[in-house]
Amino acid sequence: MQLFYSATSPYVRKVVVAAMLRGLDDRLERVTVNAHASPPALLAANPLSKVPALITDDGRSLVDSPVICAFLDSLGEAPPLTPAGPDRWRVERLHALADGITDAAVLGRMEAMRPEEAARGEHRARLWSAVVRTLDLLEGEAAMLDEATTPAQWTIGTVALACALGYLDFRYGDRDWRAGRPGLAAWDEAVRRHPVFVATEPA
Ligand SMILES: N[C@@H](CCC(=O)N[C@@H](CS)C(=O)NCC(=O)O)C(=O)O
Repeated sequence: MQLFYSATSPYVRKVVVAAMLRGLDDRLERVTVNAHASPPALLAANPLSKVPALITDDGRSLVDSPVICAFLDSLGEAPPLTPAGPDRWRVERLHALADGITDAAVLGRMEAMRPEEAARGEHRARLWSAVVRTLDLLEGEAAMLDEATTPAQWTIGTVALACALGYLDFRYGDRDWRAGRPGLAAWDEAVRRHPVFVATEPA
């Protein structure tokens, strides 16, 4: 399989961590691209010009990290990161909330790199508010995150959250998301030492 890859993308990181946790990492050939430059090979795989995009062994292209993670869950023998049954919806909800943090944080970063405009600051503040509200919600649920301390207990929701928090450290280090959120901070402190997160830390 070919994975259109960027070492700094939190969405790509989530896919790579999911592949590692399910023992599929050596089946992924990483194709490093600059998605913002829209190289033809990426556009052929994903007309949205976004990473990650995956080309399967039988030549199909898959886009959007949740779809790619779901596909990886369907391969191999390891337990899926999205469980079946009633637990699925708790996991899917966390996955969506974590990706929402990442979406807002990535968008805010893009806004910060644009030329100055009157509405730019307001828009960035609005995006950051979404991050803050969602972090506060998850802080209230931090006790339920303790599950993610060994690989066998990871879900795609906890993987997504760890990647979202890692991205906040990477791009918003001056904002101290840990302040007033001891539960999330303690959880992050434990999970960031796991080899799959050490191995994929953004450079
Ligand atoms: N919903 C998508 C978002 C992917 C995304 O926005 N990736 C960024 C990199 S972090 C990208 O490729 N941006 C290029 C662009 O928007 O032109 C997913 O989950 O895969």
